[in-house]
Amino acid sequence: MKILMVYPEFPDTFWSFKHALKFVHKKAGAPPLGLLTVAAMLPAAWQKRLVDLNVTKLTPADLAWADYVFISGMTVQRESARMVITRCKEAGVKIVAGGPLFTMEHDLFPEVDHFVLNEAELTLQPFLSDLANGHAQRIYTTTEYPDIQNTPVPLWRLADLKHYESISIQFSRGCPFNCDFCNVTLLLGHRPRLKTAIQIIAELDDIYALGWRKGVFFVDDNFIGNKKQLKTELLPALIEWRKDKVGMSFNTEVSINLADDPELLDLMVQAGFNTVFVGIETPNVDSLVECNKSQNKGRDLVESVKVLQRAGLQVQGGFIVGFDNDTSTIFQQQIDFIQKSGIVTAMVGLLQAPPGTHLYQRLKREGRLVKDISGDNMDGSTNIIPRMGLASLREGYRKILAQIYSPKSYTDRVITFLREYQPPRAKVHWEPQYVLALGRSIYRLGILSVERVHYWRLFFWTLFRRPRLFPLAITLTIYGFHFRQVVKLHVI
Ligand code: B12
Repeated sequence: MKILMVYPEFPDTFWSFKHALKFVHKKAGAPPLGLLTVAAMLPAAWQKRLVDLNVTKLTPADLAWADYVFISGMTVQRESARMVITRCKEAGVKIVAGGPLFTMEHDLFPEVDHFVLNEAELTLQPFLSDLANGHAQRIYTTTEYPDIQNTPVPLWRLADLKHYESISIQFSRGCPFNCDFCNVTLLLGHRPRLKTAIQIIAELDDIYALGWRKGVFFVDDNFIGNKKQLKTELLPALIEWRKDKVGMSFNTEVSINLADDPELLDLMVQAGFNTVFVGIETPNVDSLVECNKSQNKGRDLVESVKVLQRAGLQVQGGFIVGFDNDTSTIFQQQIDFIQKSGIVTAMVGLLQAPPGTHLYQRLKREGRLVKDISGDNMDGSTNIIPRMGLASLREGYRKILAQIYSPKSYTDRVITFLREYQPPRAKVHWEPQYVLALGRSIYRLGILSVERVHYWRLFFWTLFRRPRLFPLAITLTIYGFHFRQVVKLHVI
């Protein structure tokens, strides 16, 4: 059997990093972990290939080769997924679809032959058995959550790693919290399910053996969902593993209560984590109560962010406007908070209600849902009727993004962050691409750009005040360029 795994293209969004990746001559952020994991669950004797449309094209020869196309994706990849499906139909190749897009919207894809939905650890085997017996069904689904200690090591070798800037691995699924707008617990449950430290070390060994030395993204919904296991098993194992390695910095997603646990924080930094994404959402306490974000309440959020930065973690943050408790002052409040916190990568979105969430159910009862969500929470769209009125919300949203991603505010924020940040000592891995990226940044942002004054302001500030952080400052300048392009494209 010949299986072609196809990953649809991401549009030009905040997280695509398309404009930044050009500086390091990379084509995409990370290879598609879902498809590579599914590939490892297929019979070893089957032939498998990956076509990630973010790094290459799907050719007629690819389709002619395949017996089946296995397609994955998120809602934001819907349009590209539709094109792939049309081409498969034209070429007469059967399609098996899975992953978040299809798990949530399979009824919108009548052309797909088989849906293997939810987590493949439970739904793939029944499909494969039925296929072998000649009576494969159209839909395989489950309401259970599998034990991921049986999940195999993903087949990273199918991906052409030279095109990517990062690589994803997964330690846990699920989140213990209950934020009313989030669909993670719906998709993956409340009780964090964990892999063993042995599994993770085997995965890292595999990646390292492939020659990978750059960043590794632990794509957990909340990496600190089970602190005890982290402290006693995984983090000590990672610290040991790292001793004879170069490069391989880690980043992940955590809740803000990491700031309350100095021991855990210290172990994470020792283990090689240097960046965390945190759902901050809002400085408005009434809105935190409204959305049931209990872990963010009763604390000085700016101070909690600084605790993480001082310990050696760059903090990226998610922010939301449009809660019922938000008034016209929220926009300036968010701007002030973001600038003060030194959260350089600030993902600000309008409140959206993903189907099935508590928020969705409440707004449905109140007759305040309007359409489907776009899948990109930074395109200025929403599926809800906000209490403050859509026009005021959009106007305020535009104001936030225009302000925080203006070259001046952005550079000020990077400096605020670099003042606070205490980077851990790590064995640095240098790539020629990084030196070339510096050259490209000087040319594009320091010479050609009308905003060059801010480029040189940060360049010299860092060289004189925090020289060790110079490479990070250049990276963040390049990110800023990307964010400005995306904000201009979608919002302003
Ligand atoms: C890592 C990640 C990212 C990375 C992606 C990097 C990459 N290229 O892989 C980044 C940071 C870029 C990202 C961005 C976004 N993300 Co994201 N992301 C995740 C996260 C945390 C992990 C994904 C992952 O790798 N999981 C591990 C693998 C093993 O799981 P999996 O892909 O689900 O695959 C399993 C099954 O789904 C199934 N499966 C998957 N594909 C297939 C295919 C077949 C054929 C079969 C049989 C089975 C199958 O089998 C696998 C094993 O069980 C998930 C949450 C989560 N825990 O899944 C959110 C998630 C996927 N993201 C989500 C969203 C909304 C976004 C953004 C839109 C956010 C935003 N604000 O803009 C952006 C969009 C991306 C963009 N470029 O514009 C949503 C998607 C919801 C949806 N319906 O689409 C999720 C589910 C989070 C959530 N709260 O709901 N994201």
